Amino acid sequence: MLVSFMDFEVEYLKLDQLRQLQSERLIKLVTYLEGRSDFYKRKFNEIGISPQEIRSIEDISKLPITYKQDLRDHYPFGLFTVPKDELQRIHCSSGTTGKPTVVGYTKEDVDLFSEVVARSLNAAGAKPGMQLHNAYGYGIFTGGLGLHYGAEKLGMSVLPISGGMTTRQVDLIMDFKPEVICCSPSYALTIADEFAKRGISADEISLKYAVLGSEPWTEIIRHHIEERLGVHATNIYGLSEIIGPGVSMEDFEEKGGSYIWEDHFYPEILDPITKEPVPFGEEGVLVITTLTKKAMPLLRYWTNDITSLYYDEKGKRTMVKMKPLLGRADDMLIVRGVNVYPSQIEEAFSHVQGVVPNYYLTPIEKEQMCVALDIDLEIDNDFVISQQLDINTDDYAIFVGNFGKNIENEIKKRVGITTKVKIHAQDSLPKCEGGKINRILKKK
Ligand code: DLL
Repeated sequence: MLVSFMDFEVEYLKLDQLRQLQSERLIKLVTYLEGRSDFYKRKFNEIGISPQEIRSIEDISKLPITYKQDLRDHYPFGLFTVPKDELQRIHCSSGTTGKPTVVGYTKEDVDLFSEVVARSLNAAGAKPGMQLHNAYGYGIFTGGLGLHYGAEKLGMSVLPISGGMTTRQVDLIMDFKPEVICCSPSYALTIADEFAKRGISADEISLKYAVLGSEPWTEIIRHHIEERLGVHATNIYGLSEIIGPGVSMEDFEEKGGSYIWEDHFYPEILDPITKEPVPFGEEGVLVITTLTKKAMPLLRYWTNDITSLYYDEKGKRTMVKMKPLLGRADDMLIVRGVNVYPSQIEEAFSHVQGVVPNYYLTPIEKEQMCVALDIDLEIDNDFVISQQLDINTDDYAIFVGNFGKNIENEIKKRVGITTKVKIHAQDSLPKCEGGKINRILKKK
């Protein structure tokens, strides 16, 4: 069944009605878990709480926090709350270390997944009848199938092209003329580069909307993608443990923060050390409770992602918004005692004209302490040409040297750390070949 307007109406509920709905769902969930989950029954006993004590969503902080390690300790199916024959799908997280975390979906869960992705695509500007070029990876990763089912539910057609083979991606975009594309932001940059290489300008490309996520990205990347593909680029967030993509989504006419579909995914922000809720609006770790899932509901799942929440009074919907992720707590670098995320460096160098946001960071260590960062970064070819300098002259070398110094100063001013920037010609550093990019290289 396609999504009807009724499915979107919930996004406009008055706050007290939303709290009522969340409270009813949480009460039902806790009883469900008490009856079906050995894991949560044990956790409730350990902290001495009985489901009857949960009377509204306000009581959520009485409940135990769930960590990725809990999923690993019960690998593969130990946290499932339905028998195997009630499952319709299984996905895994894309983690590169240790065992993957496994997530099961009943038919109702797959429907829910499709609904929240359909709602996300709608917020991104997509409409029934449009065509989606789906360049997210298909497979155990939730991106490909998640966007696929959501788009079909919205009434779109889907080209399930998956990631990689960039020249073919561009051929098919030119031939099939889709209105919407989805992939990681770093892969959207690679696709934009291929269009530029062929001399195809934004107004010759059929795309109007790009739905991008699965890794942190900042305004400089948005700007590059929007300008070169001629699209509205919006941010889709999610994680496999919760459902996959479609936990939160930016509206294409608002941008800057993403609505959390909190009728299904209740968010809290906790202090990373004390694990207590921070005052509303402050930064911390995003923790999510799945209010309506059946096969593997999670209470207060510690996402390890750093963000903050706010209400957007000018926004169309009533639901809470989250700021773009600063990053995963795991990706935080400590440079001479200063905590820094790659996204902060990206934001800092975006203030220098002529930067192409294809970059890699290498921590430099002395006596097991990170003392500085090497940054490899590209310079815009057109910007170089506009300087009218001959590449083989000293003047050019001085220009590039100053350009690198400007970036180092900007990062020092904005982030407070020392960096050594090495400038490379545009298109000379490795690009994203599809999927998520890792911008942090091995320590030196
Ligand atoms: O990346 C699900 C997804 C697919 C989201 C397609 C968006 C689009 P995992 O592989 O389990 O699931 O990785 C989840 O990726 O905890 C974040 O750290 C990061 N992440 C996902 N979306 C964003 C985003 C998918 N929009 C982990 N911005 C999450 C920043 C993101 N980081």
